[in-house]
Amino acid sequence: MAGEPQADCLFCKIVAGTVPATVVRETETTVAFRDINPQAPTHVLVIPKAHYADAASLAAGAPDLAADVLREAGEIAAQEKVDDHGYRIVFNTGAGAGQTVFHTHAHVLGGRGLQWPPG
Ligand code: IU
Repeated sequence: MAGEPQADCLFCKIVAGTVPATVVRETETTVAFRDINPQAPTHVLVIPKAHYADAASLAAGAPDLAADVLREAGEIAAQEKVDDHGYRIVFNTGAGAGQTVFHTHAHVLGGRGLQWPPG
């Protein structure tokens, strides 16, 4: 069912605490942790605790939770002090766009110049 934990989902396991992660912030509905393969000086993932495969299905199925994830992305940027110079919030959506973990996650990237368009 939408939102229910999935046994084979790595990020559900991080939420459950059975896979380790460097958590930098947690709320009732979200967890934020450092990416294990950082692409910028600040690279934090913000996930909803509930399982939704991608950003679009999260927004369609639980719009308040989608708003929580976006709000937390902004809070992380402030906590990491990258908000002054600009930062990027990225939702890779679909394998063709580089999504490898199918539990919605916002990448919060900052602390260096970011090029446009992205690769
Ligand atoms: P993607 O947008 O689905 O490609 O992002 C998945 C990210 O999850 C990617 O940047 C990985 O480095 C990151 N990650 C992680 O932080 N911890 C893990 O245990 C695994 C992947 I596996």
